[in-house]
Amino acid sequence: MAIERTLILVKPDGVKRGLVGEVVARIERKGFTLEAMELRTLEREKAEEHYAEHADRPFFGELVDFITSAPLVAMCVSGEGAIAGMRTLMGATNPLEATPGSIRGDFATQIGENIVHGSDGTESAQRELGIFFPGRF
Ligand code: DAT
Ligand code: MG
Repeated sequence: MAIERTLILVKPDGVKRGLVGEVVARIERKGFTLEAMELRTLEREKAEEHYAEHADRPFFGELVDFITSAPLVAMCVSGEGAIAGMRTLMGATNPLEATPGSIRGDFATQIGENIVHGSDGTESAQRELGIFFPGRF
């Protein structure tokens, strides 16, 4: 397994609920490395680019409204197998199906407010890191 970089977001619900430290602690405790971290409110244009794969889904408008509604924390996280490893730490997209012990399994009930984002593959990680940290990774 290679060293990988992935884009992790603590979404606006996670920031509002004071879960940034909890998420960062889990990432660090696992042994992954924080390479960059920024608190920011995402511009609508960037949110639409980030979620472009979902542009035709019925929930796209709500998804973009939500992710731009308040500050989020964007991180570049690296480590051995970090892309899949972070997806495991996060848990399933639907928090009611996420394993207890995972971030979504422990802290969320609604699919639309599931605390965290993590890239789902090497190509999406590269693409998404380019949106949040242009020219850096
Ligand atoms: P993930 O965030 O686990 O990669 P995804 O890429 O399929 O999941 O979807 C992106 C986000 O869109 C997800 O975190 C929450 C929202 N979402 C997905 N499916 C949804 C649905 N059926 N209804 C409402 N929101 C949904
Ligand atoms: Mg996804």
